[in-house]
Amino acid sequence: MKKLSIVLSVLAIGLEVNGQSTTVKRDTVNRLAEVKVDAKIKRKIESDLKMAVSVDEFLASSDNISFIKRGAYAWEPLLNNMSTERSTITIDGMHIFGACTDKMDPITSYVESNNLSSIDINSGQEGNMHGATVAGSIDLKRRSTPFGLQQNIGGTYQTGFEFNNRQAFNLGNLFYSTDKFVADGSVAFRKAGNYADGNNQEVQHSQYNKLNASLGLAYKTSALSAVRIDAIFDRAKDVGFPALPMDLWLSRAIITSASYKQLFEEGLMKVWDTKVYFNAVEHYMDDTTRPENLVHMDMPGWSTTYGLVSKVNLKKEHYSSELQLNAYDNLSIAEMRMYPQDRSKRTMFAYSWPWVTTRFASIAMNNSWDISERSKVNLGGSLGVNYNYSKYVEFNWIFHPGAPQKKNRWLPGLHASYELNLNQFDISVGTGFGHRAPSVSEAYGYYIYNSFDRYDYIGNPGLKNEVSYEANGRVGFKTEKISVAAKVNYFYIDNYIIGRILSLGSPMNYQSVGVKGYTSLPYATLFNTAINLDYTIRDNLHWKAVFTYARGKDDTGGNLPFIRPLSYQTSLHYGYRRIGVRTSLHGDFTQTNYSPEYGEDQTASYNIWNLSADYSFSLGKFKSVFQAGAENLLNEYYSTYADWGNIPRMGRNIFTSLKVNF
Ligand SMILES: [Cu+2]
Repeated sequence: MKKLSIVLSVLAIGLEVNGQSTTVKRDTVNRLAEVKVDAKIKRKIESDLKMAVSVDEFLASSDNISFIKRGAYAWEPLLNNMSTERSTITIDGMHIFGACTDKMDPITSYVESNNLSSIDINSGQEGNMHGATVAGSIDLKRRSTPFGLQQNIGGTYQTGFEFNNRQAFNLGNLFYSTDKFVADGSVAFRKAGNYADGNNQEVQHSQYNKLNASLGLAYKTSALSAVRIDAIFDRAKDVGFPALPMDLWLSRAIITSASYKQLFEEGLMKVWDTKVYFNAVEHYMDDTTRPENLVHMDMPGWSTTYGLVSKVNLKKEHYSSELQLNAYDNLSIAEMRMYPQDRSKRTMFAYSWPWVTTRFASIAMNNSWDISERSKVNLGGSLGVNYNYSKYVEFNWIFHPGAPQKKNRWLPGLHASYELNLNQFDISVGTGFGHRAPSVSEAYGYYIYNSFDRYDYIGNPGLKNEVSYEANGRVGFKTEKISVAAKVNYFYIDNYIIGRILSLGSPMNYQSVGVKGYTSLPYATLFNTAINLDYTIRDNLHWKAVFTYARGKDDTGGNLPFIRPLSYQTSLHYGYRRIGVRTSLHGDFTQTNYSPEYGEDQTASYNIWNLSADYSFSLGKFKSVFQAGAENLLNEYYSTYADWGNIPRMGRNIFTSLKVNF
């Protein structure tokens, strides 16, 4: 909602300028340019410590995101302490689904920091614009250069080296902008070896190798309209997952879209933006690099998605609204082939995702009224329809005989909030309600091995929708120097989906200890809170701190897994002329509310100290910044509550990077 109001106020400014101007054409150019600028007002893709960060490192600086980490690459983002099945993760509103049954490839692993302009995170039902959700939405916004920039050609080059895992990266961006035509391109390479933990022990199988490239072309079809085509190609090769019994040999994604955008000068409707898209992901795992595996299993996966997203922004006086239509078709396939040391002697074949089609369509609306100078009401809703079809349903029938091959579900969602501004205080309260459908694994998965609790997981096509009831609130206080904000949310989730031990069935994998089936708990509850502090001590001295706490319980009062204990992040930034010095401290307290039932043990507290310094200078006429620093300066040996199998995190890491703008 905030974003929409920025877009619309920018539009309004544009319209006012138009009234005083004589050349309409030039002005439209400005306006189109300004509409795009809203992305740039937001935080840059960098953390309080590092200017060259990965997408994961950037997300980690957000107070409602935590991660399950299975190694150094492709962390699984948890929003409001809920797993990725409960949130919608999109790229510019496009749905993409990973092709790995073991969650090696969250959507965030298919982009790079240099093809993103910002990341929009919406908590709970406020995130239902892009589709049905419980936890909220994460939308990765791609970079797009405005039309008619004064500088026609430009770009950025970033390079760097991180010493702990000998990671080298090169990220390049180039844009070309005229009044009629825009081109954006980016290329990124990253290559890293194994990292070492705080005891200077090498963590085997933690290397990775990534290539990402993107291209966007936009053409202005009239003074107020433009077409754009975009493509992202991503390839990860030889990626180790130290916490899993296998690694990734190759993963490739192609993500494409074509869009049309029309602006309107008069009337209720301000912007209409429509996009069709296609993306395909392929994923090949490899366990032959692990000598401990006597029997090998190839588990390739494929995911293909076609979709449409169409959005309209309306505004009249004190009312503004956003209306969005989503539709997609996804096919998810995963195979399991088992063989002894000799690959030609295959002993078993199964589909762990038996060609599951998901078709989804939703219509969503967000309305907001300024009921006075100081207060505002937001009201939104969405209605989705979700259809599943399992082609090789015989795999699902083994545990759920006679389960229907097709299943339709209705997924409604509603939310309301009230915002009030009282001088230096701003207060908001909200509530929401929403359904989500089970994921492909939860409904149709067949013998998906979970190395965390060492069970094979079986999907249940008959699972009920998960239904979430939510309440949230925020109080903020702001002066010129200090800002303080406290946020809370509470979720009561009916039919909470989780794996429970099945008495029937024997484990397939010789490492697994049994079989679990996805079932619905009668309910579960989840509470999240965060406090943010911001203090400008002097013009060049800035302090920030975030504290978070969460609590998740099942229907018997037992703990839910992967709930972050009390945690904090704090940073200090000092700037003097061309030099900037940053230091940060972050950590978790002891995990007291862990869940042995779901494979968790108690994780000890840890505190990590980081330090960096940067220097800005001119390289000829190019503005440049050089940065050097160290993460985990004291080389602490630790693992977090959400490190899969308690794998230790990286020890001391010295990093350097150089950024040149041209
Ligand atoms: Cu995988």
